[in-house]
Amino acid sequence: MENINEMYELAKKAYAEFGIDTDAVIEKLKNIPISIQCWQGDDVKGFESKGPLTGGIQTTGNYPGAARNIEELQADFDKAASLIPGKKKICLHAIYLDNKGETVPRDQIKPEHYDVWIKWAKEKGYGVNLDPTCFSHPLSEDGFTLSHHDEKIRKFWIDHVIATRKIAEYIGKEMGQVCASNYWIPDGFKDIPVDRKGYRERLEDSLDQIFSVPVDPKYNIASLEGKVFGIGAESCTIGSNDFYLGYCAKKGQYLTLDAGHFHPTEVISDKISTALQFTPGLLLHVSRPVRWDSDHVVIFDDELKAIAQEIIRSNELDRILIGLDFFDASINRVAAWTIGARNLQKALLYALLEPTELLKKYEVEMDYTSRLALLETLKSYPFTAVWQKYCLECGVPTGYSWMSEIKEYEKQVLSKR
Ligand code: RNT
Ligand code: ZN
Repeated sequence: MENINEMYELAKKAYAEFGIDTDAVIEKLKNIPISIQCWQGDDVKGFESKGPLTGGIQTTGNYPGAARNIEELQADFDKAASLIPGKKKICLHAIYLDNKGETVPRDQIKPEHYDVWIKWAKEKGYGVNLDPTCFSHPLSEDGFTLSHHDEKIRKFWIDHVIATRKIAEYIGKEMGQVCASNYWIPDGFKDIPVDRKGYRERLEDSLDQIFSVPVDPKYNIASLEGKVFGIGAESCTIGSNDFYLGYCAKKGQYLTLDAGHFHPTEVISDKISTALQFTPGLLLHVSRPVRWDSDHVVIFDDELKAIAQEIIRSNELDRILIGLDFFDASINRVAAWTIGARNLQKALLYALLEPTELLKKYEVEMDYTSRLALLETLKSYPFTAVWQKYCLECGVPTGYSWMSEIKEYEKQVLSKR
């Protein structure tokens, strides 16, 4: 610990040369909430039914110890949260309801089905987000929900999203803070369709119906997530990024950008500034696509740093909801959460330690040499010393020791499931 403080003092001086106050950076980072996806803990199964995961997304691997019920998922999340610095929210999907052993149709979910989460989150000091679940259901089996040509099926999904919207507002009120809801639907065609227009018009109409139900934006914000393709929907995705960017810009809704939802050479770090310019705000699904939307655990790579830099440089933190979206079933799931969330925090710290104004000055002076030289120099600045100090202040392990806690938890808890 003494070493950490000594190293921190040296780092503080180094960054001060560029006018950066590392103490202030640490305080700022402590207050940036990160939404952590509950579904990493159980491979997106949820507690509604034993049906398969559908909608063109997939988990692979069968590492032992997946959570089988709400108590186990909460305990696993608590373990990960104890190893992750900063302010945390849990992101739930509607299928993580507490149905008390009864089957609850998705269009009839109620606030009481989520009270168990609210109570726990209040006790532990987490925030809560809630997403509607428009997949893994018999009525999404033929690949369409909010854009379905069958009016009865489409109505069912509209009612499900509206029910979730009201519950999310209730959660927000209970928690005294906004409960964000990400709307993602899998709708799309395996093979080339002839009526793209009709499906997209119906999707617009469904969203209009959903948003005509008022909620207090202090307690619920919805955000719309587009995608390039899903498994089984390779030829056309109804809710493409173009569709939602247009919808959100025109109708004043938040847009979700998922790092895995674009063509392989497109990056969301380049899309953040555009989306911020034309929408009220953004929700980010920070993920790691490997050749496709594979939802690998987020690592400390260039794109993660670039995403964090765009968030911080934008100076629009109050319009950006930051969330993680990955699910890897081939490794210890508590470790997966911990690795991904720590990396996101690390990237935000890295971005906060940048002398952005100086770099901008070089840029307008067209002194691109200095811009490149400084950006490269910063890569070997003592940012790990600031990271360790931040972890210390947040009461979480500073280095690799967190992994022995995971091993112990695996031995005592996960391996016995
Ligand atoms: C799917 C989307 C979506 C889901 C979660 C479970 O491609 O990324 O966000 O991963 O809602
Ligand atoms: Zn996503």
